[in-house]
Amino acid sequence: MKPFLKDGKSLLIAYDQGLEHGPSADFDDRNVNPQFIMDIAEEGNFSGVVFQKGCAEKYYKESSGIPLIVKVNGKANLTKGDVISRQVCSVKKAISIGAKGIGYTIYAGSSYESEMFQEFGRIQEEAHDHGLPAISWVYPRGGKIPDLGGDSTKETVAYAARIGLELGADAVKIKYSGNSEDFKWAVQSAGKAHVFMSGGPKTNTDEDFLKLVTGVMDAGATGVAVGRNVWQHQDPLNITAKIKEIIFEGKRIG
Ligand code: FBP
Repeated sequence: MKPFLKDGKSLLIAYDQGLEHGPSADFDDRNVNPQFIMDIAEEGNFSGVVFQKGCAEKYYKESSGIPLIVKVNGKANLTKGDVISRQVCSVKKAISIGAKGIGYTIYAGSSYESEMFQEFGRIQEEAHDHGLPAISWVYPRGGKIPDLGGDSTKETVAYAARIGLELGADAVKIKYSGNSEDFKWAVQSAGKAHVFMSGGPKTNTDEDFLKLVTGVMDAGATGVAVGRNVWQHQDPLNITAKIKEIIFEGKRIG
């Protein structure tokens, strides 16, 4: 995870929502343009930027010095039924675009989870063969997840973290479990895999989001991989600066 860490901490900006949610769900006139995100990544000096292959090829600027993570699987929000997210970009291609890390989403709980486990296993090995870290978005969905109280309980989030560790992820990107004490269990369960909180939908106020970031960092996480809470913000660089104070400078909110 070295290229993405500063003193062991990290702030990633994620922009694959155009595929995952569709443009009308998340975008406005500004952030529909991937260039807007690349500019925020550069001006905000993020620890890394996450794109799918298409946006990476057309908008990633290697001269920015911001390390790239290419998400190598993905799905649209247009099908019904159990979720599966398949590989859509080879590790070799991702590296040729400039990737310094490989991202892959696993939907644990889906009846297709074994296929994603297997595919991630192969991709993780390929990434490591090339000296790149493999970062897994582990999102529990479907199956027994409702019986466990949903995707954000202490137990479910810790299980997601552990799945990432067991399958070889160098970092896991997981949902927040709602409070810092519970999230500690997820961080412990992830072992030596770095833990990132997945940003989630835009909160009502800055303070609401900054409290989440505080809880995550207090629990011992590495950082946050944020999308909507930054690039939907009316002043993305302003909220970025506030998030960075918490992650890198130890400031606490709430
Ligand atoms: P956000 O910070 O906007 O939530 O982005 C994080 C992320 O993991 C994206 O990479 C991904 O597109 C999205 O969340 C998926 O969210 P969900 O599957 O919960 O709809």
